[in-house]
Amino acid sequence: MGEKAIVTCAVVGAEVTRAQSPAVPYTPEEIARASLDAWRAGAAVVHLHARHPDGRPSQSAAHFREIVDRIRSAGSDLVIQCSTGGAVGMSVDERLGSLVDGAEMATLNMGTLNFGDEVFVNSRPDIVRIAGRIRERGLLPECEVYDAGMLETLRWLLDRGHLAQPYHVQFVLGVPGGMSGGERNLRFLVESMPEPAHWTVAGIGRHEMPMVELSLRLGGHVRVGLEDNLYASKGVLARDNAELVEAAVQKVQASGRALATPAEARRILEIPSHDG
Ligand code: KMH
Ligand code: ZN
Repeated sequence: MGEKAIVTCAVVGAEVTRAQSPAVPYTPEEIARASLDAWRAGAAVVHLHARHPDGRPSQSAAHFREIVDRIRSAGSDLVIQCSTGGAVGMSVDERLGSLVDGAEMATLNMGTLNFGDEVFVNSRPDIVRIAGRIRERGLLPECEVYDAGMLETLRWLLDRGHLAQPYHVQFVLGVPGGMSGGERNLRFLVESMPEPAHWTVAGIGRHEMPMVELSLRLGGHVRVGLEDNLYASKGVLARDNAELVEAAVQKVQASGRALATPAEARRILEIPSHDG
């Protein structure tokens, strides 16, 4: 039957806009509500970005604190993962604003890549600095891998002691500028990991649901959400994040694997319990 499958929901990201889909949440209240709806639909982990009320990306600690407080005060035990990627063009200092109390995981981007027409910069010194801050804060790092060469950076970080177990690996496939989805690519990436580690796949755009199915078949975990994909099916916008989580949960059930609760996700990923 295999390990229980963890569903992560990336509820907002930094790029998608309400002009593209009315379901994109902006305010802390909307982002917290979207996270709670995703949790009720079966997500164990939420990947958080924040926005200014007009939709511009924000890494402000105040915004993240409000989102986290709203999730917790609603009684949710969701695993909270904060983005240190933020948006293209932000400084590392700005990006680190997201690491507020209550966060349990944080993303650690493994390199620089073309991101559509822009460049998402993550120099090796940037990565080392962000890894250090994640460690100081006692958070579980999630290494975002967009391309095969980034696994060499992961190996380098491990060899130099900048990163150590436990950590989590996220393959983000389908960014224009990174590796695309597909079985050959994913198998190659998993086989090329420097050491065994838990991994998840986020498929961007049309790659989302095919990557969910493939990852479940190959023993990985899955990520869905409006950050990665706005559509429930070709040409049909998703009602909300929860609809994408529901679709992923159905695929977990069809795969024969059981769905991990947040508590089970913490055990699998070796995350300290948020309430002590
Ligand atoms: N918004 C992208 C440029 C992360 O969350 O760490 C980066 C991103 C990755 O979303
Ligand atoms: Zn993100």
